Amino acid sequence: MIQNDTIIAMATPSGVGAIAVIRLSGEKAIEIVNTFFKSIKKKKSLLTQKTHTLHLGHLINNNIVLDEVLVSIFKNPTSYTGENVVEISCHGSVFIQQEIIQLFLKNGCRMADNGEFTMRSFLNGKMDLSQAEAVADVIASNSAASHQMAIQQMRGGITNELKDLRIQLLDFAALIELELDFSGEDVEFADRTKFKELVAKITFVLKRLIDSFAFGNAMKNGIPVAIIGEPNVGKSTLLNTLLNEEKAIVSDIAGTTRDAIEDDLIIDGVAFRFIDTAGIRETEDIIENIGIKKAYEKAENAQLIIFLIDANKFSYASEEFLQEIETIKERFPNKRLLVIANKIDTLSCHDTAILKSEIDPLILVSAKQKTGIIELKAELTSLVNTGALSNNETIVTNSRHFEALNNALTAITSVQQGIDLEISTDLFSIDIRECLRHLGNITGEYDVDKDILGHIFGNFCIGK
Ligand SMILES: Nc1nc2c(ncn2[C@@H]2O[C@H](COP(=O)(O)OP(=O)(O)OP(=O)(O)O)[C@@H](O)[C@H]2O)c(=O)[nH]1
Ligand SMILES: [Mg+2]
Repeated sequence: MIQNDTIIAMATPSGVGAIAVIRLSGEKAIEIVNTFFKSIKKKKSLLTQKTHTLHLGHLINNNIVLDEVLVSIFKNPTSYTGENVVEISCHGSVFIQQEIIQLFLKNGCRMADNGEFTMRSFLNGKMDLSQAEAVADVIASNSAASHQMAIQQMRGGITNELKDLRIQLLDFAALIELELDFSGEDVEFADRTKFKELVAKITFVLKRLIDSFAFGNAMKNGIPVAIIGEPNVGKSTLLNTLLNEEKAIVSDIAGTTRDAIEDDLIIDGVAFRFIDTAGIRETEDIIENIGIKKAYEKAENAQLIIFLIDANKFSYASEEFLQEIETIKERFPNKRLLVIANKIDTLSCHDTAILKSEIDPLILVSAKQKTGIIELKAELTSLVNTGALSNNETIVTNSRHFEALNNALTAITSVQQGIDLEISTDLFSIDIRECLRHLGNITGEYDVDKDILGHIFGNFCIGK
């Protein structure tokens, strides 16, 4: 990609709005806009204006006024991209937006590619690669939690965690390479005790970041919560009540839901993805059986399982009721399971009291009457460990970073083994370099492949 040309794109969404912002970046950005800009008060040239200033005026082409606009100027290097940047706030009609863009395209600009502004920012050293990637996450974030993680990342979260360690490892790598030059003379420039400490520290940090990924990814995409249980216990009713929408069909016919039905809901700033499933029972029906198989799969892949039972069953088949809970606990021993008794409106006060004393913890709701739902929501948010978020810890949400961290861990583990087994230095120096390469890949300090850059920034919207 040529970098010294001037790019242009809408910075605001396409369509009609009160105002729209058009952004230009490149060496000639100010010059190109200046050709068509006439300030309202005194005649001034944009070329002589200071950086970070605003100018009101008209855009005029062949004596025709296109629009009254407000022009912001940011000069190289103190702009978002590190180049000369002009932002034109114009009136938000699609016609005006197009006229202005066409004018500049004919006069020295070219249309920006997806994410090209941010890519230039990265290439000009304004931010590292992981920060640039976080920009897309900030724009895409749809809950307080995902937003907070993205902002943390954009401000350099993962880079800050890894930067010092990487530099220290780089220093050791240099010393060890030096030892190799003196291999015949049995010298040790690199202090082995300190080196071991560093390797242990890197391993610790990498493991923590890797562990954060499952949580981070769930927070970013919504924590999957599967609602499972026998037919007719009220799973679909519960989904509808939670979403406050008639999303799933409800009926008193057992086996109403066949397919899994999903939707997102943000509770207290945390995004959840609720999955209503087919009621689990023995059946000859082929389609229903496919649905039941799917229900188990969804539960298997979910972060949380809501096991819903009909509270009424407790009054006539309490043994079976208790047995069901045990069975499901045994089936999903490693899952967070929330046992919920529904239709509590049908149970007598006496039976409700016994039920409460028999099973603990147990949440009592009536999906139909919408009771106990606040308690259920509170329980859901408390089950999600948001401690890491409030402590401002770095949480990895990007799968490219996750992969690089895993590769770095594999390499540093080999280094550790190399030290323990006292193998020759030249062998583990390869692993050190490998680890450095993977760490550098996250921040883009190593030459990141052009294809990878294209892939990362290709996922951005145009104008960012
Ligand atoms: N009294 C009472 N009835 C309820 C409650 N929740 C659901 N129902 C009724 O129970 C019946 C079954 O509800 P659904 O939500 O379709 O049950 P389901 O678990 O999705 O059933 P399947 O899709 O067949 O597995 C319907 O007639 C609902 O109106 C509740 O809290 N109280
Ligand atoms: Mg259903």
